[in-house]
Amino acid sequence: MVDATALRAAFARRLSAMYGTEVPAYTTLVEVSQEVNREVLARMGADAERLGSIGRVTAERHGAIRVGTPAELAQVARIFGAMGMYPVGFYDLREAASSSVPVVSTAFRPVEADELAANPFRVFTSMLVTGDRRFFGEDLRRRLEAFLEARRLFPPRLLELADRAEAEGGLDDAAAEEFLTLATRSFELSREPVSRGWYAELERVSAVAADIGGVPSTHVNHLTPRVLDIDALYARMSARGITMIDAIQGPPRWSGPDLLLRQTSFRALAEPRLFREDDGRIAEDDLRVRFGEVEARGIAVTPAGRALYDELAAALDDALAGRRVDAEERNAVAAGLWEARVPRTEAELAARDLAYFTFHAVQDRPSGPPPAGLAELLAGGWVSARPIVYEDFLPRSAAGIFQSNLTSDGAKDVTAAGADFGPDELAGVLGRTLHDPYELYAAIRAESLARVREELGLPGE
Ligand code: OOG
Ligand code: NI
Repeated sequence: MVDATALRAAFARRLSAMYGTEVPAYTTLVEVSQEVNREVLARMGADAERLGSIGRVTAERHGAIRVGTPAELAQVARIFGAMGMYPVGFYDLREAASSSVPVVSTAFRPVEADELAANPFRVFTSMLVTGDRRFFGEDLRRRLEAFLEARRLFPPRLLELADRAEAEGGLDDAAAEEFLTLATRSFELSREPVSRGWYAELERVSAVAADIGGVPSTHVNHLTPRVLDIDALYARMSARGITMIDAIQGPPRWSGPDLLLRQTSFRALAEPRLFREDDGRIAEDDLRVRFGEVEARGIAVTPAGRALYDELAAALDDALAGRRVDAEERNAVAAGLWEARVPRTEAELAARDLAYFTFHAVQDRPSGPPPAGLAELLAGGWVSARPIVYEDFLPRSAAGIFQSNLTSDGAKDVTAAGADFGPDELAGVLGRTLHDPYELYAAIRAESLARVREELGLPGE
């Protein structure tokens, strides 16, 4: 029996091998990431593994896919459900991006601590909101929905195997092989011709809409390895002749612990595609729809920590308003704000409840009865704290990733009515629980605290 964990790990490896053949610069990115990770491990020893074992980090990837309809998204949920990946978080890129990005998103990922440790593979998944009038007028909406309804992204056999895997907790070897082959193939770049006129019409509204609804299939948009020192990686990729976007998104480089998520990317090269011209001729041309991305993950923050992060991001915007600065200056201003406001030690982040930690009874602990309070247990050397890594995404960075990858801004009619589409609507489409990331981190913390209390013979809280 190949269980959900093994299916997920195998799928991540296959997708990585496939993407490497499709986008060679991805292979360079993975190589450089691993080179940097080895150096950080040699330099920092055990501290390098504070946010995940080197085994986890080396295998770690996130992918991004985009689909067109609620029905397609519900199918994606079944395929990932087979691999122990469940929808977590709601991101509304329609609001976060200044360009025309008519999608809402979630991330499919494992939700339990041991599953995350075994393989944290996650896929940022976006769905077009065709009913949003700011992007699609009535006529275009009708034709777009008809186009999407007529296509089939996933073969019925794949969905059947997915359902079986989820119901039975895995698949036998032969069925697992078939499932993985069909799943990987579903996310390859299609060689089917793209209709030139249709693609161009959608592209005038939104390059993302064209990427999703202008073609009869879906594909991996990027696959992102994790690196332990993203500043070192950035410099090294540039030295290898790969032009990165001009900045690292997310928190700045500063003197305290890594928090949340820092990401950077480069635009993939144009890829040859077949086009069907208006007169029926087939011609080769190229499309630039995919790119490379890399990320450094830090500690997950609590709602209070997130409010502080958002406040500092807004303060940075204010400080830079009307100024043209390069990435170095920008980092310097952001780091200044952070140094003044964010605690520089894990202990203080925990004490002020700004970030999530798990707690563990210390082996060589003092003798005698332990104190009751967590602060006293930590201070007295009874209990130690370990940071919980951030497993999710940042809407602002995601908007930046979408934007840096667009060939045009598109056209968004800000005077037209948007479509109300929030987390409840998304959960309805998925037909499953849409997990709240904060609740998941809090549950992992609470579980560790319950274990500590039991080990120390303390009454539960
Ligand atoms: C997804 C962009 C968001 C990230 O890492 O924030 C994302 C996309 O381009 O489809 O992947
Ligand atoms: Ni990404």
